[in-house]
Amino acid sequence: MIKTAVHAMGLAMLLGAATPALASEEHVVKMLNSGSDGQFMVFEPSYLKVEPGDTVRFIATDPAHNAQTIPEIWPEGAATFKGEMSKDVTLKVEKPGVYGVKCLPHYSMGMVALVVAGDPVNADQVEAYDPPSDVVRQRIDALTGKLRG
Ligand SMILES: [Cu+2]
Repeated sequence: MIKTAVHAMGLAMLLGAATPALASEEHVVKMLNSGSDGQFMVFEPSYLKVEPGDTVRFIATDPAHNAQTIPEIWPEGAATFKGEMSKDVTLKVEKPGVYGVKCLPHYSMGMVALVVAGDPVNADQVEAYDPPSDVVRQRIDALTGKLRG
């Protein structure tokens, strides 16, 4: 009797666990003046692996940042986005590929992030990308290492 009840509960938990996996996920990225690794002007995390259908919410934890498309690193045909200064903004990821995100006022200071959805079909755009400064190059190189790894 007890054994049957436990078995039924286990099955219910399994079925329950299967349902949320089908739903899209919301990922959260903080916009910060100072990251937990000591770097200034960062998205945290600055590298995300997501699935097409997921959303990425950029949170204005610190003011005077925004999040918007880096046009040179963006899957073909995917809708671009541009958040307002000091405001949260949500990127809806609909196609597979690599999405480059920048904070406009701190772009040249290296405030960039890469969101990789499923297959990085446009990885060649990351290779061809010409960064606006050495700091951006260093940070993109570090993020690209994760893309390859
Ligand atoms: Cu910023």
